Amino acid sequence: MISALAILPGCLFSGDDDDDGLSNAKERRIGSDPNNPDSDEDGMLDGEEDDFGSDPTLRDTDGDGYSDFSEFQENTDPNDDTSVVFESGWPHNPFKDDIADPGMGASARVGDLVGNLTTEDQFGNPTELYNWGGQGKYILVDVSAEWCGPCREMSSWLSGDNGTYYSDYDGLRDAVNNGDILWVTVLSENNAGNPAVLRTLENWDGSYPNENIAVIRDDNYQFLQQVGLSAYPSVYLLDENMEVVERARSVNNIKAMDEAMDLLGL
Ligand SMILES: [Ca+2]
Ligand SMILES: [Ca+2]
Ligand SMILES: [Ca+2]
Ligand SMILES: [Ca+2]
Repeated sequence: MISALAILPGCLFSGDDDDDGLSNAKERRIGSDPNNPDSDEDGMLDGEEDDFGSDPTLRDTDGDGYSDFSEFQENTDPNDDTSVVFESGWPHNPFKDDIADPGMGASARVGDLVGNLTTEDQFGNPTELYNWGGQGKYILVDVSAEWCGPCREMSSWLSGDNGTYYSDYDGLRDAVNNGDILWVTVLSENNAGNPAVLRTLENWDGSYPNENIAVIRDDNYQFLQQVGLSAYPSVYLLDENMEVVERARSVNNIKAMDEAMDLLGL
């Protein structure tokens, strides 16, 4: 049977089959899926994107590395690639509130979630560890102290020094520099054995620069106490859901680096 509506001329409301706030007609016109409320799966409904001004068919409309949903949350411009969530380029996870944060007081062993360490980076900008989650990548976290020689050696290696103990892991360093895995340095103490301050982070980044590696502060030993440090440096491997995949052991403080090599097929 032919619907009576089908023979009527003019601009009829075409309906919104997926209830995303964008009509079927407009979805067909702009190329989004009238049967998928979030056509590009960036976390924003097609209609919300239309209101915001981002493209419902692209996760990252301006290609600046931050998804439209991240730009929406952080009030940056989804159509301007110079308007970014973090000038540093650090990742942003728009789904971090969905992680069941156990808090910093809970202990985090293999299979447990780490807490969302909320602190600052080497540029003095506020940051949260959970922003490194949700990127589809594993995350290596080293907990270091400014006074610790082996910590300096590790970060020196990460910044490009080839004459170190860590040369067997050069493939892992390449993966960090290629963006195949994320790396965060958590500085716990300064040279005097006191809690790290911003100046400690600045000095560390100045000595061992790597534009892919954030240096963040471990306020009041929160991260250190949570993971149960065995020695400086201690390395932890997290998955994108912020679950501990491997942790430093008293017999091997960099076991997590071996696990990361295995998981990346290196
Ligand atoms: Ca629709
Ligand atoms: Ca979307
Ligand atoms: Ca989009
Ligand atoms: Ca932007």
